[in-house]
Amino acid sequence: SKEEANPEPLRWQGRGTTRNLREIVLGRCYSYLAEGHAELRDKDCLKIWESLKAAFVHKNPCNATTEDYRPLMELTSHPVPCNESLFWSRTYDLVHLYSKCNHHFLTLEDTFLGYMLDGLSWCGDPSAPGINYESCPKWSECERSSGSVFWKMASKMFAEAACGVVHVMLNGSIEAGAFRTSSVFGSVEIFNLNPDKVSEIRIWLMNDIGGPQSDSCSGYSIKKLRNILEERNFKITCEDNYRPVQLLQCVHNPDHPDCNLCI
Ligand code: C8R
Repeated sequence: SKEEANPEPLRWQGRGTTRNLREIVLGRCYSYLAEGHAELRDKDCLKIWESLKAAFVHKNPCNATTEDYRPLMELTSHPVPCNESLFWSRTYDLVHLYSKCNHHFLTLEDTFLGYMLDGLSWCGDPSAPGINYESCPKWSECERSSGSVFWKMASKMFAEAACGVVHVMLNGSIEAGAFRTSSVFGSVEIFNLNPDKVSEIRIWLMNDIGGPQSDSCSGYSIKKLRNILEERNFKITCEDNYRPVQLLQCVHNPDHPDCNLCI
């Protein structure tokens, strides 16, 4: 009988490069521009794709550097209006549901760069063809994986650009606490907000409807966040279950008592 070649074992634990990455990035790039963002008139999608490709193809996926991604960041940057920046941690679905309904708020995924790369995976391979479609390193597998270097750098720039009143949506149903110093929000964004530009930070602490209330505005983790931000001279406020956002959660839980509109 013919001996079958064993498939090569998966090298990394994370999911591999998204198939058709080039077409997806180009497609998203053109559709974002087609929405008519005037400040993006001179952006060049092919050039943007080439700069993403140059950042990782043929490279070791655990040795990414901010220098690799600098050209991509420069080609895609655009201003975010004051009072509109919306940060988040562990509230991915809810925060994007909200920013889609309320156009006065922008998450990183609503900016040009975040929109193009949200939900995609990519990493290089020093041997041909230079892209690993089978597996990519998880954030925990190495310090400088392509994904973590990219999102931390994009998050840093997004935070640096924020001005006026900024908002952050946190998850009070996380057992480890709504504010975690190991998150991108807790380790990158709060330290890159500029106290001379940002007048106030408003926390929206959302609990799952009917879910555990593991944390609240008066809880320990928010106290820690408050200390860090006050130390940096920011004004900070916190609201539990901000009603306009809770109403979106209620779309999926219309019969729950917390969703009773007659109270
Ligand atoms: N931000 C970080 N990570 C992001 C991201 C983003 O905008 N967009 C995506 N898709 N990701 P989490 P956090 C991916 O614990 O660590 C910015 C990354 O793989 O829920 O505090 C954004 O501006 C990342 O590991 O949140 C936001 O304010 C997870 O999704 C914070 O940083 C997010 O992990 C959120 O990062």
